[in-house]
Amino acid sequence: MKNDLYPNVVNITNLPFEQQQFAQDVVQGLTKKQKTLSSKYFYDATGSKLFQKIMDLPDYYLTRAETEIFTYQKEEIISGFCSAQPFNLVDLGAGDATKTKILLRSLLQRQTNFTFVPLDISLDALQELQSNLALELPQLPVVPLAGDYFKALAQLKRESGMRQVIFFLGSNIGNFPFAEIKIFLKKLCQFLQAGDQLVIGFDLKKDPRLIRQAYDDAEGITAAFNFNLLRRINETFTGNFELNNFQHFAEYNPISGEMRSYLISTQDQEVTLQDLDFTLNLQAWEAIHTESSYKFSEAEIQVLAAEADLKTQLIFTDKNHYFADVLFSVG
Ligand code: AVJ
Repeated sequence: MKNDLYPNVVNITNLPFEQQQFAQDVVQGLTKKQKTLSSKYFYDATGSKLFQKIMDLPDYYLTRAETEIFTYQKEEIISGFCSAQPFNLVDLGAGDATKTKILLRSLLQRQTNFTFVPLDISLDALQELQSNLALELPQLPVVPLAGDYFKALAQLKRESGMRQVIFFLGSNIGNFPFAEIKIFLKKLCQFLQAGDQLVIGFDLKKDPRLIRQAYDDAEGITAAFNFNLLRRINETFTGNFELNNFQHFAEYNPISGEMRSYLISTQDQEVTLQDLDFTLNLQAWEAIHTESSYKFSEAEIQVLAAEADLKTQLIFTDKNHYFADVLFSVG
């Protein structure tokens, strides 16, 4: 299925629609001089399950720190965005929504007039969340949206007078480089209007060894999470990535604040993705970059907010100062 004019562009029109973008991104990323795969493809059913395991790991401090913030400061957080006027509480990348549920329970107790809108790239994760919420919080109005952040947001309806409160937790924002965060926030603000609010979770700069350990945990779950991307590619495109010929490697740069994860080829090897007519040659110790997770200082958060015309209302941190949840308002 090669295209003669553009040898690197695979004819993907025969693939099911939802696989076309994936195919294009895989081929594009793997034909670059420095090979990359996007971390957004980690989250198939297996990947979402593995990420849930990561959130429970002793080494993955992020979830514990943010859960601490939500547990002990939920009333202050809620007071910052709650209104008598009805609102949508949109959870971008909701996953299993464990942290959000802490607030949802309090909001329901206060008889708040709001709708919960969990949004996730993983349909499996979203369906599981939906049935779990039906059992745990049956009174909660839920409108789930599946897909890429902006494709899903485009489906979001704004009834007149309805405010939007967007949650972007867990340092999901850290997957974007600084320059892209600015673009992302600007784009997000196109869905918003004056009076709407944002709660964004940022992983803060800290002891670099602690950060590195969170992405190379002792139990090897993060490694399995990284390898799952190759397994998913094999499964989706009839590929023959030999997982044993790769190594998980994770490095933190304390200056840029970038935590980078790689899959490193431990030998010269050839990999074929049959459905895509695509052959990949890897040299021994060549790296495929699979994820960046940026860490922030409070000063950097302020710069990002200013660039996106967001007003910082409240900053919540855990006792170790590992993590910050920041409430912004849209001007
Ligand atoms: C879900 C993107 C916030 O970057 O910390 C966890 C994903 N990667 N361990 C992160 C992840 C490796 C996580 N985010």
